[in-house]
Amino acid sequence: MKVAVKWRPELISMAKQLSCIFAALITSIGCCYAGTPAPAPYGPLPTENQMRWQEMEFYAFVHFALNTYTDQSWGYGNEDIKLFNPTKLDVRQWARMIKQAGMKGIIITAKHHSGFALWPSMYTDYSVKNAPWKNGQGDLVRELSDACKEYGLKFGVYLSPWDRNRADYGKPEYITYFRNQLTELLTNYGPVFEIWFDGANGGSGHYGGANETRKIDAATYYDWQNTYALVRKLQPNIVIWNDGGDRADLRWVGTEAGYVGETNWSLLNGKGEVTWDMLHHGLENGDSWVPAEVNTSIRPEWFYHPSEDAKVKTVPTLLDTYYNSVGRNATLLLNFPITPDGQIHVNDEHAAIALAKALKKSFAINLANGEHATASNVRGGQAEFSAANAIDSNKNSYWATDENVLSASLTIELKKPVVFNRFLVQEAIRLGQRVKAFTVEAMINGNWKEVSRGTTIGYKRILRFPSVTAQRIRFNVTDSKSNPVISTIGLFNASALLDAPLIARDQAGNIRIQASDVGPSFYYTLDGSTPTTKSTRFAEPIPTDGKVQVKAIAFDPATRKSSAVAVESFDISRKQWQIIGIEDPNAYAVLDGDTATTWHQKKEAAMPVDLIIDLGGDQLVSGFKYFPDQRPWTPGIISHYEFYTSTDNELWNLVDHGEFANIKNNPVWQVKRFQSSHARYIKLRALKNTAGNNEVGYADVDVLTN
Ligand code: FUL
Repeated sequence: MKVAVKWRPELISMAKQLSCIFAALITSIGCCYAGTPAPAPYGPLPTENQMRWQEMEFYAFVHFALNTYTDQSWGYGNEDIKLFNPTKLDVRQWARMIKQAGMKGIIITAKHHSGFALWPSMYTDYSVKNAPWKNGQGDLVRELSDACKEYGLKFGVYLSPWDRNRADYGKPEYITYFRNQLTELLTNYGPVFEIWFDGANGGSGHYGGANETRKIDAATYYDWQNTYALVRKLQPNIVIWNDGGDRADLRWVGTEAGYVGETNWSLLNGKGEVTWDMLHHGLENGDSWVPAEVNTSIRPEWFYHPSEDAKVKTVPTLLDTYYNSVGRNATLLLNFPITPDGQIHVNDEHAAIALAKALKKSFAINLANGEHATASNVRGGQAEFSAANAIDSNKNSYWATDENVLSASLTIELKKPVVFNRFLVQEAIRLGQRVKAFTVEAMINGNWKEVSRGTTIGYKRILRFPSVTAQRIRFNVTDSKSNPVISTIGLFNASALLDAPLIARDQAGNIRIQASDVGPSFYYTLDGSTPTTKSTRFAEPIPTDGKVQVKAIAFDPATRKSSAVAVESFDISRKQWQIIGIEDPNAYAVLDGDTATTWHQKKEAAMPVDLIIDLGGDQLVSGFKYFPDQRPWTPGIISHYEFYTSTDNELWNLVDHGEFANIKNNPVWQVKRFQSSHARYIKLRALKNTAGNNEVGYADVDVLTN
């Protein structure tokens, strides 16, 4: 908003005189004082659009589509529009909550892969205009963009390039359709801060009734350069996210699990192949500024599934995600699945608000602010580059060293000793990302002791370590591409993380309880009751046999606080199970209950690839579970499967088949249920994997019985 100021004539003349004196002063200083100039920008630099986006730090995704009503991850493209009828839709509730949770914007799935449009697009009938919701008069994109304005949030759009509904998908006509929709979205709804072009393409789809598999060449089909030009023409301030085609403004981090690499450069090469490693860590000597955005959901899946109401991530898990994204030079895009009613579920809301409170509390007081700082080297010895600039509250001032001084230290002297366990540091990235390695030391009993170390910094880096009490703290840049330019340093004292523990059972039936943090003790129950510190304390593996439900809490004796309750249900005993036809003893990693251990079929195996298990006796099997290998390289993640049962290992019944939708990006437990069937033997047949090759891997396979 522009504010009109009325100037009185005498004020104008006074201002003119003052500016003359000021100009004369500057000229006279300029003629006799030749100070060291400010550091020149180094390497690729962020655009102003990327800067604005980076400073948002934390913003929300919402996933809402026909999938919400069909319990699917990916709609096939023929789901009935009549299903779309949210009865308590309240986008203002979404915006209010997201604002309250400290997030700065919302990106909505205006169109997901099924092709259903949440706005009344004039180019398709597969949209809200033919849904019962508001008798076809509704426009969800409009409602949300209005709510964002009302709550001071930025508004963003996800438009899936893959469209499983369109008959013309795969043909050139579809690109015109796609750009028409893009034009509608980027013209009619005000400023859009980010556009999301998801790269998923599972091949199969409805495609106007063709019901077939269509492959496109993602590198050429969408003609991204012209699409980008259209986007930038319609929304000059936008940033483009694209993991499927040409390099855009932002990059995916190679996982949807909620973390980017600890070393994270905001650089990539503008052209050429992008490996997983480059997505995850950036590229130290990349020629373009392509910063990282961490996208993850507050629940295991992106769309709402009632079965996940108890699986909303806990505050410690979300905090971990925050530190592994915002704390590692990325932004955090946290997803909220919208319920069939049209709201953000209360469990998700509570978790997000509690996360915001924890973050606010952790970072409320920068203990270094306004204290005394000195540095081993200050550029030209000038105050404008002094150490004090890193601990003032001005994000535009910085500490810089002389040209070619690539390692240097900054020491903070506090008035009195403080307890701290977080170290925050920021580079002035408008001048480029420079630092390659640094350490943090504290003076303890008269000696410098290293408390933590890191590699890249970038826009923001936060290190976590056990609490330290000290009065002198030293930050050492140990390696840098060019002279370091540090805009902010912060010391904070955050409360300890207390996550719900992990419960696992090995093949012999022994249950183990553990947590990511060191220090807490665990209490558990096996009778369904809620565990407290009066329940049995976990001391050694608990022997069990057959079906059992374990509930456990972690308890921190220092603060006397308990974690949320972890619940895990185990089905029939796996003691007698044998893997048939495979000599390799390592195959039993599939049954060991430890999702970190994995086994892969032989390299020579060709699809379809079977895993046959002898259950050791007759069982009434009504479902199965598959947990894929989580590692980044050739994990052999099964995407399409058949599941068979047999009583004699000769005659097999096909009891289930289908796809594990979105398993590539979100490799969580896959749970499939079917009509129960007598079985002594089960066979999980892999038909395809997510990479389109013959690699087949497993972390765990289990059955569900009646
Ligand atoms: C993925 C999609 O396939 C998921 O359904 C989801 O939209 C996620 C954000 O991106 O790749």
